[in-house]
Order: sequence, then structure tokens, then C-alpha cells
Amino acid sequence: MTPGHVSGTSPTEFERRRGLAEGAEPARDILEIYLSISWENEPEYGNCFKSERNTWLSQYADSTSEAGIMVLHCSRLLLSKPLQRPWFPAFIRLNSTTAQVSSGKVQIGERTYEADEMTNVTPKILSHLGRNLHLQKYHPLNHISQRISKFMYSRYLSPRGNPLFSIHDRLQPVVTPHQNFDSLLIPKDHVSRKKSDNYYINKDFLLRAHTSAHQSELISMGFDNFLVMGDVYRRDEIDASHYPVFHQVEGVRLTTKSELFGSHQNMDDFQLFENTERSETQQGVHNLEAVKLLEADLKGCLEGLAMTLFGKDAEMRWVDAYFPFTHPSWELEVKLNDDWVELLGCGVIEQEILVNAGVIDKVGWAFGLGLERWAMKLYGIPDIRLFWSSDSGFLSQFKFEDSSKNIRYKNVSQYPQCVNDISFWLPGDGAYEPSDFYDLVRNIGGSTVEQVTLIDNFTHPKKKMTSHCYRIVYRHMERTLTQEEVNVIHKEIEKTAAESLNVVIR
Ligand code: FA5
Ligand code: MG
Repeated sequence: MTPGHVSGTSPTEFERRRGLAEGAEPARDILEIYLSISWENEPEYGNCFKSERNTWLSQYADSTSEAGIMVLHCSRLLLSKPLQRPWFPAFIRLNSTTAQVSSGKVQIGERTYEADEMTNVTPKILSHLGRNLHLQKYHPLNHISQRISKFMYSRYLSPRGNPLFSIHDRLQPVVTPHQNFDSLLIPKDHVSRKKSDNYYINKDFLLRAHTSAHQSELISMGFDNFLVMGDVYRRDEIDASHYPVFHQVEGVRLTTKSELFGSHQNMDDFQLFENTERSETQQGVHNLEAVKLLEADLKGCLEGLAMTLFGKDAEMRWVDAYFPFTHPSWELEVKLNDDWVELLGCGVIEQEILVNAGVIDKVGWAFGLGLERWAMKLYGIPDIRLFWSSDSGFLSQFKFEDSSKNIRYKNVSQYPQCVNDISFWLPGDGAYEPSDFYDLVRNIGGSTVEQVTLIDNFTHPKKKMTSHCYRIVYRHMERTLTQEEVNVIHKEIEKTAAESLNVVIR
């Protein structure tokens, strides 16, 4: 995955690098080409390369930055017109299950890890690192995580009125087996450690399988109330509600005796700890009353959060659960299209974890929720894969500032988009109205047009002329549009705009 910048690579050169003789029929695997591009040049690249399916299937980047990575999936590259400038593949790889990490090493960021018999991360999985969907402005996962933070900030305040919870949303997903398992009392032979369930970098490191991996460390650093948000990795199935990379929010709250029991007159009547038998309802070291108060606070908090997001009428239920790191434990489920979907796991933190982290006078609770599941319920998003989409038909529906806004997601066509830009000088008489142009596009493009956005508005300082650039996203609801077909419509739009709106195409 080391970016090898190759300038001016031709498709033939490209195929040669893949070990294919010139003219040979390429294998039917999927090729992913990562082009390091600047957004300015995106339409140009988009028009110059076409895959077998004549389209860019996905592109992604932090839309706020100047440059990004565009991904082209194809099994054969064709050049549709001569390139104006050399292209720079940042890295190229075969997306097949046999893809291995190169020559016994795994490179993540600046760090190189020696592969060993435990290594099973694939380039495909590694490509999700650093995407940080939960931090991406306007992403539905970002909206939800902001709502969760806001809820927790307002629910738990210090006596002076300051929020108690701290938020840790940029912790590296590379963790040790100690963090992911041992610190959480997960037994050495527990199934959840298996290579078949996790992405190991080598025997000493893995991609965290849950945000609980950071619990013990943050507690020993002195944090009593915190949220951890981040990407987690599991060798899970892929279906509408499971994906090998998803996002979790972990919540931990530790309380002292006086915080838990409030300002009772006679504090000696209340205890956090007691030597009893471990049972279904409590750990051997806990006082039952303390456990019941923790349970009420924990469930009250999570029900409150769910009701704030989904409304008071959302159907929910608590189910008893088991986790090695909490006892007792529960899961919260919510009704989603007639099915019960698990939203989170939670429970009373095993006291041994707190003691190991140096905390002897507090008890606590923890929860871990899957952000995608919450977003699917909240916005009605039907498939977990959509979160990784860079398709503007998906993302533009979440482009609003106020994260507490409730919207329902409208399904967009599953067929790929074609994006073409149009730039023109406006007439000098000030008669031009963007809405006239939008109508014109609708008239000519009809239902092939999904979106038109003004992406640049510029006035030439000397010529005193104004230019507009619009991005037109074409997509058919029932079939794949070819670039040629779109070009014909686009040309017609240019021609008619020049004739009827008096603009000068640039
Ligand atoms: C855990 O990960 C525990 N660490 C949660 C926890 C934390 C329990 C603290 C107690 C105390 P679980 O594997 O059930 O538990 O995952 C938690 C949540 O993540 C699930 O409820 C679900 O919302 C989400 N989730 C799990 N697997 C997937 C997946 N493959 N795709 C999307 N979301 C998932
Ligand atoms: Mg679970």
C-alpha cells in the first residue's frame, strides 16, 4: 500500500504492471485504482478514464480538503480521450480475497509491522483506516455521534454545571490483545479472540474489535465519565445490518458512594461493597442496593437517549446478556421493520477491572453501542453498506448544520452516477437566474438528472464578468447510463443554455 507515484502511466503500462501481456484478456477480478487527484481536476479524470462499465463506481475523500483519493473499480481500463495531464496512481491493488500484505510486512501510517502466522488483515480492510466517518462533517454517523455527546453532556453535570463526560474520538484503532481482551478479563481461550473473528496485524497487534479496548487504560488515567467513539473491525458476515468495519460509542461512568446514594443524612446506612455470593443479579463484592441504583441510572440514561433520538413511541425491550467485562449485563433492542435489532450491550463493570486500573472506591457502568444501527433506525437507512458510500445521492441528504434535525432517508437508485460540470459566463445585463438554468436542465435531462449544484461563482476582476460552474449528477433509476449517452444530453444542455439564456460556455 505504499503510494508509488507513477507519472504518465498508460493503460498498457498499467496492465503490464499487473503481469498481463499487452492485449491479453484481463482476469475477471476487480481492480481498484487509487488516483491521487486534486478535486479541481476530478471531472477531467472522470471523463478521461472509463472502466468497462463506463463509470466511476466510487470516489472518496474528505470533501473539505483540496486533494483526495478517487477510486476506480474496473476489470479493464480504456482511454476514452487523450489525457491532458499525466495521471498519478497513488496505489493500485487487486481486490480479491487472496490479497496479501506485501512481502511479510504491514504498513499502517508511519509504522511497519512484521507479519507472522496471526496476520490476516487485508488491504481492503486496511483501506478503511483513517476514513473516520464519525468525524466527517455532515455524515449521518457524525450527526448521531454529536447527538449522543450532547445528550450525555446535558444529562451528567458537575455541581458547578459543567459537563462531566469527556470524549475520545481519535484513538488509534491499532491495539494490543491485552487492551482488546486481557484488560477486559476475556479468558485466554475465549472464542472472541479467534483469528477467524478478528483482524490481526500480527500476534502482538490487532484492529480493535470494540471500543471497550480503551476502557481500562482511560480509567487508569483517571477518567471517571467518558465516551470513546471510533471504527471497529470484525470478521463478521456482510448483510444489511453487518459490515466488517463499523463504528461504536463506548460510555463509561464511575461513581463514588456519595454520588450514587445522593446526600442522604446517614451515609453509614449505605454501602457500595459487601462480601456476598456472586449471583445472577450481582457480583460477589457488590452491595445489591448499589447495583440496583447503577442499573436504574444506566438503563434510564440509555432509554432517555433512545427516546430523544427515536421518539417516545419507539418500541424497545431489554434482554439479559453476558459479557466477560460486565455483570449483570443487558442488551437493548429496538423494533425495526418488524424485526428486533440489537442497539447496544451494557452492564455493571466487573470490579476486578476497576481494581486492576487502580480504582478502589468507586463502582461503575459501561455500554457499547453500534452507531450504524442507531443511524439506520433514526434515518431509515436500509443497508449498512450505504454509510461507506461517497455517492452524493446519499451524502447530500445529510447536508445540514443542525444535527438534531430528523429526516427520513429516501432511497436513491442503485445504478452508478455520471458527473459532468458546465461553466459559463453570465450575460452582462443581469437577467440571468440560476432557477432558469435548473428548469432548462430538468427539461432536457428529465429523470436522468439527479442533482444540479452551483459549485463555483466567480467574477473576473478585470473583465467584470461573472462565471458560474454547475455540477450535474446524472443517474437513471432503472439502468446504468453510459458516459456517451450522458455526453449527448450534456452537449444539448450547453447548446440550449447558450441559445436561450444568453450565456457563453467556457
Ligand atoms: C460489544 O462490542 C461490547 N464491547 C459492548 C459492551 C460495552 C458491553 C460495554 C458491555 C459494556 P457487541 O459485540 O454486542 O458488544 O456489539 C455492540 C453493538 O455493536 C451491538 O449492539 C450492535 O449495535 C453493534 N454491532 C455489533 N456487530 C456489528 C456489525 N457487524 N455491524 C454493525 N454493528 C454491529
Ligand atoms: Mg451483541
